[in-house]
Amino acid sequence: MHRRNALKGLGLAGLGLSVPAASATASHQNLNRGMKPVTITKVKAIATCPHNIELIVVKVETSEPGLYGVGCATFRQRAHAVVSAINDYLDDFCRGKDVDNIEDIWQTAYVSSYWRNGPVLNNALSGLDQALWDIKGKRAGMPVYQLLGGKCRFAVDCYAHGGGKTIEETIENVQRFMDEGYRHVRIQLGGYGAAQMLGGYGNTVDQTPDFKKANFGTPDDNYMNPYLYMKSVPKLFEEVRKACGDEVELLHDVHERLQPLDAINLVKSLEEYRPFFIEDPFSPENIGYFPMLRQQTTVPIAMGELYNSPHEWVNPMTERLFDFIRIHISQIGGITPAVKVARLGEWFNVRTAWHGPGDVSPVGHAANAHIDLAVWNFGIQEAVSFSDTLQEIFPGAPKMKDGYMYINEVPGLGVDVNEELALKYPLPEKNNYNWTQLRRGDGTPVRP
Ligand code: GCO
Ligand code: MG
Repeated sequence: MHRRNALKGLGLAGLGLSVPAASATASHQNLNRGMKPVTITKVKAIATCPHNIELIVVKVETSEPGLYGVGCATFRQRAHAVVSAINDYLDDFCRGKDVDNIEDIWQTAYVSSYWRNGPVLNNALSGLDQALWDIKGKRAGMPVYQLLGGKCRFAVDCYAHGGGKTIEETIENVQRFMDEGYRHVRIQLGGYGAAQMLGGYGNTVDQTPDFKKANFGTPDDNYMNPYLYMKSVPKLFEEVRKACGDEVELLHDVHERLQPLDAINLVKSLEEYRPFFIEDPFSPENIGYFPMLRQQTTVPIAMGELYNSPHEWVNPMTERLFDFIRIHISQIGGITPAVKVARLGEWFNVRTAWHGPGDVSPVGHAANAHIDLAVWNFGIQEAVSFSDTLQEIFPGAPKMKDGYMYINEVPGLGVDVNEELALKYPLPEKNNYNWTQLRRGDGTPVRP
């Protein structure tokens, strides 16, 4: 009777629609077991620095004994600031909130600082967000990828870092990774843009730059000679293709270190070697050059590792100005926004290629992989193999096999944190991680 009146009231009686049966509502309550909501009791940062790499994760404790979640908040260059953003702000903001309401907690935390979209607060928010997805998976009894729609592939195809100090060493590394089963290998000569440190082509010609002779800058400043770097990359591709064949997918990271037109000319010069993608041809400040790049060449482009704000990715993605979105997902606030980025990309054929080097925690790598498994427009995943130390600090870390990443198939994200062991690797007192200040010969600072 009650249900029919409700339908009449809605004018839906003749449409055969039905108000959810009391049993359906009841089953929802069963899911929550009709008990009072599980709430957040503490949000804390766990900072650890194994192998001298600062890693930050967030642990969210709840009102249900033994139920907690962990999430990645790793921004190694400003680790202490992220720890403070978590412990001094997010903890108080979150206490008492219902763990189920991830979107509401994300949206309200996102604007709670009013000014937003910066790397420090976004990383703190990411740690919270990923921990809440971990908790939701544990409560649902499912790995997080199931909550995102289930698997769209059996495992996560990855690329390895196959660089070297010389072309010969790079070829050896590419061959080694191919022998390990990788289908994709990134090739770099020397550090990012730093071929000239070895005199180009891996020679050990003395390249003491003028600014060092003039005693300008600081002792740990690096030198970049764009001409030598630009000449070294096509040579590197040519030799690796000759030695390793045409099938292996080769990637390269320009790392934003060239003037935009030099970057466009470099990308064009690589066409004949069929790169899988060329990464970060421009700095985020120079994304206005993408339309010119798109007119000049069809080499696939990856961009986004340095993005923090939707203002940086929405337009280039909807304009199809690059092919792979390379976001470091903790830099934009975690799984919740990253899934939205992935879904946006599907409509514009932009594929995912989340940032995943050594300075992402194993929890962050797992978060990458859960999204990778579930979205249709997955592109490729950057991956590292975790040392024994990292696997002890982060039990359940994803595993690599034949160039594929496999997550721990348990409810949640599948990675835990051994807090006692993590504390054995404290952050350096003064977080003097000054990301490779790079200068031209005259000392002009280069965006790294
Ligand atoms: C990559 C990145 C990294 C970054 C590093 C910064 O493509 O993996 O460029 O190597 O330089 O994560 O801390
Ligand atoms: Mg990069």
